[in-house]
This record gives sequence, structure tokens and C-alpha cells, in this order.
Amino acid sequence: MNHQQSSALFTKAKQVIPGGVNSPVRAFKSVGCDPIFIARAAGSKIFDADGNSYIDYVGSWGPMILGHCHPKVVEAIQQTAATGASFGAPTARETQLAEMVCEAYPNIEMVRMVSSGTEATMSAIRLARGYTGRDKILKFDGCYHGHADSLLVKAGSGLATFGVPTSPGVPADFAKHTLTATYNDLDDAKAMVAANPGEIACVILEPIAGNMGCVAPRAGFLEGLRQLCDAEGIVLVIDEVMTGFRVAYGGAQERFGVRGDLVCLGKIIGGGLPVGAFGGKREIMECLSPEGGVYQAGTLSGNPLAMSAGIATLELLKQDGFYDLIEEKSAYLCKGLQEAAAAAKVPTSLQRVGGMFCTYFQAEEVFNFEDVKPETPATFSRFFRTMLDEGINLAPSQYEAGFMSAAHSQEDLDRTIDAASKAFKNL
Ligand code: KE4
Repeated sequence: MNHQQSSALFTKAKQVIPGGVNSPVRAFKSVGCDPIFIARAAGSKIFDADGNSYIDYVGSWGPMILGHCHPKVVEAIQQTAATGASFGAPTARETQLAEMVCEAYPNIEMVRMVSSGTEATMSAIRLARGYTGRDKILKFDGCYHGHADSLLVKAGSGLATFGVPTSPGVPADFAKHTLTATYNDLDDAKAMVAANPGEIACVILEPIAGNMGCVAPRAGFLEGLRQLCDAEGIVLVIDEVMTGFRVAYGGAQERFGVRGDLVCLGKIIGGGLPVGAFGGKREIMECLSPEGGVYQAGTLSGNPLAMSAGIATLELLKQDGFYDLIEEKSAYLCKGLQEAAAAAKVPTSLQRVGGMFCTYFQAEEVFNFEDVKPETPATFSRFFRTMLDEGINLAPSQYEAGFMSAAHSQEDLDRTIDAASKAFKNL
């Protein structure tokens, strides 16, 4: 494939943007090649600056579950843009999307819109601290909740990709309030809580860990955390920025039946535009300014364009059978990938929940961050490069999940499986 235009654009970008990207994982640093610059997208495809087309399993890291440029979403954005892009004042659309979120998540009695998942989790933690009067938080190694200072401790996604699980620039005085435990290890979490009695404001976790690949909760893990938080007066914050409206209309909480006191959302609820949200119990949410003292604000929070894109998206996701379709496509693809790996005698652990999945290049199943073997990412990187050359766009890191959309056709899935057969053989 010719990447001349992307290469020229990358050189230019690096002059004025750190690393040439506005989010580190896009730089392809861990997969040993330069990034492709995207010119446009449609349905299941993205097209780079050189005109190459790719079947897209990144989907903007989750939001594009309908596929790119769904006509109803494009129309909603265009119509709203014609009436004003932003007012910095309340609009009916914000209430409409808030009501849709509350309807989808029965434990969300009130919700506030923000402009990113990071803002959602950062605000939820401040709210939990304000509500409980406690300072410490407990997160899990390999989970990523955005780049707020207190969350850049043993985090996943780009930090894991670059091997800097705890970021420089986070003062030790901040990091000391962030406790970590091993994902899927309830005893470890219990021990951490017991060692810090009455000091932990919240436990925050991804109900399906999509920032160390794709790791489902072990039976009893979520239930145990719920009981632990109830017993200790700890706020359970379930970060569904990635899983919300992804693995079910009601997210992982619908699938697994364990509900948080606070919930963070993002990605899909913006339909590709910048939206995050955090919500939950009324008594907690009413601690937020201007009702309560916990301050949180945002110039573009509830932006009309983003609200319209989110509303149009959720209206389509609510339709009967949508998630059955995603399940069917995802199961077919992953079965084909497993068969291709087996035929090439490549050890893999393919892990999937609904329309999010990950192929670990190791035989051993992954239940937590430490389970990913040191040599695995390098093997993944070789696979990634061959798939890219074959016109398949995967997330550029072993520590990321892949995402299915309703726009992926049978031909797309079969082409992907064929490309993988070749890539497994070329490892
Ligand atoms: P944003 O601030 O990137 O909108 O959301 C942060 C966030 C919070 N919680 C979870 C569970 C998330 O997965 C994310 C962001 N996900 C990454 C992908 N692993 C975003 C991609 C990137 O950082 O460029």
C-alpha cells in the first residue's frame, strides 16, 4: 500500500503537534509503523489520505457502533448546526438525552453531561469524595479511566502500551490517594479496603476491562465489589464509557446485573461527537453545584450538536434486534479468527463480550493486567502490520479492544478472516 500522503502529513503534523497526534495511541508507536491519516469514512470503512480503504474495527475507539456517517446521525447534526452550534445555556435536547440515559440505566436517577470520558470519571471521583468526605480511591491495574491525575496510576490503554502505567507529572501527593488492586481479584480489593478503613471514597472500575484488551469480570467479582461497597459506605463507580450502549443498550450493568452508585458514560452517547456523562443516585448527584457544593462545570457541556448526534444514535440502538445483530456479526468474526489462528498453529486467546473483542497472542487466558505475557505485544504488532497492509484497521495495541458495527457486512467479515489467515501464517 502507498502511504506517501499519510507520511507527508505525519511529518507536517509533528512540527506543531506533539508526536503528530492529539492522542498518543494514534501514533502507532507500539506497532512499529507510521500512522495512517484518515480522509473520510463511510459505513464499515475508513479511507486514508492516499485513498486506501480499510475495514474499520476501531470505530473511533467505540463510538461508531452504527458505522460511520449513518444518514440519520448526519442529518441530525446538519439540522442542528443550522440552528446554532453552541449557546452556553440550557436546551431541551440536553434533557431529552438525559432522559434516554436514565431510562436505559435504572440506577441513574440524574445525569450531567460533559465533553469526554475523562471529564466524566474525574467529576464522578470528585463527587464521591465530596459526598463521603473521604480522600482515597481504589482502581484496578490495567483499567483506564481517562487522564485525570488521580487515575494515571497503573492505568491501561496508552499508558500500558507505552509501558508507563503511572505518568510523570502526577505529584506523589496526588498518587498516594489512589490505591490499586488486581482486576478480577476480589480478595485483593477486600484487603486494600481493610487496610484503609473508613478512608476510601469510591471504587472505580471498568465492568469489562477494554483497556488491557478485553477482559470479562469473573463470576462473583462485580457482585462482591457491590457487597463490599455497601458494607463499607464506599461509592461504587462503574465506568461504562466504553461498555455503555456497546455490549447492551443498558451496557455491562444490564448484562451482569450489578449496578453502581455512580456510572460514567461516553463514546457512543455522543454518536462520534464529544460527549461524556456521569450520573447515578439522586442523593449523590444533588451534591453537585449549583444544588450542592461539589463544583463541576464545562463551556461545551451538553453541546447541541453532540446532543443531537447522541439522541439520533440511541434512537437507532433502541430498535429491536440491534444488539442481536451485533452479537451475530461479532461471534461469526471471532469464530473465524480462532479457526484461522488454529489452522496456522498460532496460540491465541480470543476474548469477547458482545461487540467488543481482543485477540491476545498467547494461549493463556487473560484475567488481569499481569496475565498479558511480556512477549505478547510484539507478536500482536507483526499481526497488526500485515492486517493493515491487507486493508483491515485494528486498534494499534495489544492492550486495546476491537469494536463491531452494524455496518460491517458479511463480505467485510469474510475478508477480515481471510486477511487474518494470511497474517497468522506470516507471523
Ligand atoms: P476520553 O477522555 O478518551 O473520552 O475517555 C476516557 C476513558 C474513560 N473510561 C474508559 C473505560 C475508556 O476506555 C476511556 C478512553 N478509551 C480510550 C481507548 N482505550 C480512548 C482512546 C484514546 O485515548 O485515544
